[in-house]
Amino acid sequence: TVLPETVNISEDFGTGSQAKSHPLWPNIDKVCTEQLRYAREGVGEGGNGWQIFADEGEMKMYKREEEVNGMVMDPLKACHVVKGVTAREMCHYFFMPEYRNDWETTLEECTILEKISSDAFVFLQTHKRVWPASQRDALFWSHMRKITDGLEEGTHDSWVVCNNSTEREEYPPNSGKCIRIFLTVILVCQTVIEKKPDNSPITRDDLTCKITYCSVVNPGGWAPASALRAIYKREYPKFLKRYTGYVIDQCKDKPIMF
Ligand code: 18C
Repeated sequence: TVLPETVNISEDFGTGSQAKSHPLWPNIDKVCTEQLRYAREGVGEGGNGWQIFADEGEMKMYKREEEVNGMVMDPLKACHVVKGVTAREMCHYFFMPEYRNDWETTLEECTILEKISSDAFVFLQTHKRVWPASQRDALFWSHMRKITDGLEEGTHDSWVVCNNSTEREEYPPNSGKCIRIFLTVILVCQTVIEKKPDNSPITRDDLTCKITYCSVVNPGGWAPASALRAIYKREYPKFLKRYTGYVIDQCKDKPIMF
């Protein structure tokens, strides 16, 4: 893993303000807005194609079975609720590259191709090979922002990280040993604070973080549907449990970050 230089979290972190003059900004802004709207849509009561495939306590995962030219591209939507951390903390550890190796179990190497701003990076990642399929890589921008519009009642604050595939002439797809996957991912987090009867200071016991994680991965080349669905079924719950556990652990002895 290539570690980044230190990025200072400035006051305007999450506003995208430093990234607004970048050629990728219109795409980043559009995809983030669309993905947030999509994440906020419910999964319905089974009527709109979402099937639950993992149900472990507060963590629920749904998929819609979709194939394009025989390739599995099942959209995933997961909901989780964890105690003791804020939306910003949950997004911070997902976004900042220096922590990725600690929680991302399918990662082989992560390279930062560009720092657009403190809240927007371009990554090239190689992932572990699943035998006998070819190894995969992914080239995507990642952006973290604070959400101020349309917050659900009772929400203290909301942050998101959106990841979306992009292109770089210097790194064309399928040119080496890897097949390029294409992904669209959003992690939406909301902090809820338990009201205190007295005005005593907030502690971690008063915090709840509501999480929605949506992902669509195009595997890039044909792979047997049954093998792919078996990987999804195993890897997504593993990821979300490990990731949320990691953030709780990282935060427990640190001051609360809003
Ligand atoms: O969102 C997540 N992570 C972010 C930061 O890394 C980012 C990256 C997403 C990439 C996800 C795709 C990874 C492909 C990995 C292939 C190998 C997986 C199995 C390894 C087993 C040891 O947004 C969290 C991502 C959580 C990932 C869940 C697994 C998704 C599987 C996708 C399969 C893609 C095709 C693999 C081809 C195999 C053919 C049989």
